[in-house]
Amino acid sequence: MPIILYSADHCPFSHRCRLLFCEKGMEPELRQVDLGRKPEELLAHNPLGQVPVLIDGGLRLHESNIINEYLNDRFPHPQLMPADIVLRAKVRLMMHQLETMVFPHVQTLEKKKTGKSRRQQAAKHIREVLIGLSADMPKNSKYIVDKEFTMLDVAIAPLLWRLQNYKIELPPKTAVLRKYAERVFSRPSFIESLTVSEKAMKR
Ligand SMILES: N[C@@H](CCC(=O)N[C@@H](CS)C(=O)NCC(=O)O)C(=O)O
Repeated sequence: MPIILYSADHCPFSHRCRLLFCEKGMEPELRQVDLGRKPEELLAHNPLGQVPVLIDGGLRLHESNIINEYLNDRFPHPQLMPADIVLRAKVRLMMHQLETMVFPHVQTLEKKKTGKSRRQQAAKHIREVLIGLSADMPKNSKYIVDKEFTMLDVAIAPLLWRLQNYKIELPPKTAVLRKYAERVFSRPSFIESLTVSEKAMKR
């Protein structure tokens, strides 16, 4: 039975799951959803009416990080959680912090109806958190907490790809973060994960 992923072509949360599948070298059956005209089946699978949604046999899951955690357990190679328990804890903590401090603002920016001033506030908030993240990143680390690519990198990469689209410009002092982002964007899995509209987001 194929694994089905309901996804929207510009959605950063769906992008996380598409990226996870590419990292695993797998292709789900992709059901692209037009969020302006949600199909009834989406609401049946997720009462919140949000994408992404994963269907695997009798299992229906929503919430991108929960979907990705399930997929990483179900298809453990390559493993995207560090073997070291301290690094694992760091990955989980930072994912939680991003989810509570940054991604609600990303959702604000993704809503078509958000007005200009709320949009600017959300963008400012995201920018400040990213400046702080860059300052905390070790200068020689390949990815955020590890030399290996992890679930944390999967969770943040779709946001970094959208900065230009969200009109967020990072200052020169974030060189560490910007170099890291370019490293992630050059991964074959990342390039493969992009939809046509995502490709057009960044020049
Ligand atoms: N926390 C959720 C957020 C998902 C989300 O906000 N998806 C947006 C698209 S980017 C959506 O489905 N919006 C439609 C709606 O809320 O009605 C996740 O991580 O999956």
